[in-house]
Amino acid sequence: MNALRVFAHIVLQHGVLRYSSTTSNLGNSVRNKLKVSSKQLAKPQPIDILNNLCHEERLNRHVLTAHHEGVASHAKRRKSKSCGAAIAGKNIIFVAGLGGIGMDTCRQIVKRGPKNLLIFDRLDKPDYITELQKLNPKTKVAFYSYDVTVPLSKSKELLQEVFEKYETIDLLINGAGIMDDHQIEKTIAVNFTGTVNTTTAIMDFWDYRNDGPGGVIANICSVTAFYPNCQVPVYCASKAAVFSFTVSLALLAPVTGVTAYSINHSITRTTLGQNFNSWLDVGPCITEKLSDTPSQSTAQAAKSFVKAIEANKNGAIWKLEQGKLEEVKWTGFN
Ligand code: NAE
Repeated sequence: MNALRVFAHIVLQHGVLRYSSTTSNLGNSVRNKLKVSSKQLAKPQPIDILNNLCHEERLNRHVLTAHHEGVASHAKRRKSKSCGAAIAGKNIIFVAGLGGIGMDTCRQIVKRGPKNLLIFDRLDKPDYITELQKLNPKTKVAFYSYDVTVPLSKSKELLQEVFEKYETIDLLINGAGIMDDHQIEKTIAVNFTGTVNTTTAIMDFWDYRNDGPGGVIANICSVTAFYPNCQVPVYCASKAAVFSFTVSLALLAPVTGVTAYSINHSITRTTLGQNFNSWLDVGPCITEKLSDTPSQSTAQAAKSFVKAIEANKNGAIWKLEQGKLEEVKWTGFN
């Protein structure tokens, strides 16, 4: 198995993500078959690396089928649809829009005039919804109670209700997260499975192969996906999993019509790390250590976040650190 021979080494240094591998140039052959244009994916392409981990034959079958079903015409339609702003006039779902990062980002989003902002959260904070609504009366803000750990069928039911009411959704932001390495299964359920399930559920309505219009997904990952804090390895690994999933989504965009990019915050002052436990209690004073580390406010992070949304770049890896937004360059296998 080619996949088993892959030895991927990831380092995030000075904004550069590097992979090294013992594999041959398999990625190029898959990319050629996918006919991924330079416009669809940032160069150099993270997709090449992840292609090595895919089952080539299965992927090719999807691509061939997709071509037979007229992906090209879908792509054209999508291109004409996606011209212009990525927020103004759009229908947006923000999962976990009422947390620290979520709420400040929602404030910035609402100021840019989406048609509808639908906040899915397990938190119920009516005051926050009222505040957002007042910020821009032209945007309709609605709240849906949603726990991302519900079974996939429940996520689909909720989205069915939403699509019946709003007809189109343009952007899905997945942001639910917890950091508590004593709760291993819950961390994976919220941070990873929750994002995968919500994404899977929306595919019923977006996927080109279901004659959907496509869509855009912004997944909140973390710089810890690349640069783990070993005191919370479960949290970091769950974020690395979401990152990997996001790269695959971007790779599949020519087939599904759904583009994706990752949003990777560095330490941002919220309550996320306030009461967390380290794995096996390897680092009992993490909260204090975190407060000594350079960080950013949620307001700073929110401004960077909306810039990334406006850039609307499939496959982009955005780093949001100390008030700055940077697209991490992927140098490919060395
Ligand atoms: P927060 O605790 O304020 O927000 C967490 C959000 O997730 C809340 O809206 C909460 O309701 C929602 N949530 C949790 N469990 C849920 C569930 N079962 N169903 C639905 N929603 C659920 O923390 P935050 O810092 O605003 O975190 C928001 C996202 O940003 C999380 O995914 C987090 O991992 C990510 N993030 C935060 C930071 C940070 O420093 N605050 C960083 C990167 C990514 C840097 C680090 O990784 C340390």
